[in-house]
Amino acid sequence: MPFTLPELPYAPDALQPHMSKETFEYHHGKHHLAYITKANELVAEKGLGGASLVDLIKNHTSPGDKPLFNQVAQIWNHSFFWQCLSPKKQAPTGKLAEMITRDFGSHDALLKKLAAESVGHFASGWGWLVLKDDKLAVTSYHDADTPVAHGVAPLFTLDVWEHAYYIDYRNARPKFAEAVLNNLVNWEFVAQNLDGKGASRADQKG
Ligand code: MN3
Repeated sequence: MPFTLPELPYAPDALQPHMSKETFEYHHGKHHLAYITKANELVAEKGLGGASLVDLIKNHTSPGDKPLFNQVAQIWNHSFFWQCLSPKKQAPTGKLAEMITRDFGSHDALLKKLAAESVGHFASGWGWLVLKDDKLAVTSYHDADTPVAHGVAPLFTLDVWEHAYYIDYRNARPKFAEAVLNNLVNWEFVAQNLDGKGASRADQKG
């Protein structure tokens, strides 16, 4: 079965005013869908049907595999990103809250670091909170690149491609990052991913 566009885990107007329905119509309905259409074409051409996104990402990291890597990594990144957001304002609790204090000093310090990394990321890419050697770490990856390709456990991501914020914030990436990080983070999902199985939560079989 070809890859399909995963449904949003909330209504497309549920994250307003921080992320508009129109943004979802383009970002989910057109950009995410375009990666799926293109990936399905490449998978069919290469006879790779039946493989999962995560398998394709891990097995197509060499320079010659870039066209397929970019499409499947972007399908996975976006499928993960939607789950990182919630209409319900949340704060980290329990073990996650303890780890945030241990590794960053405070929740606020983590948000500042995530914002700085995401806003400072040059050109297109993704800001990330990951789990590495049992410690939380903030990083970013360029274009379609993803922690899944590097054996790093994903916890949270922020899409900082221009298409993620241009409708609602025009060129103001800092305002977009601040609005998402302060209002929309699904900390319950982030905490779930401490089990190291975050990659599987945005995976699907082609
Ligand atoms: Mn995007």
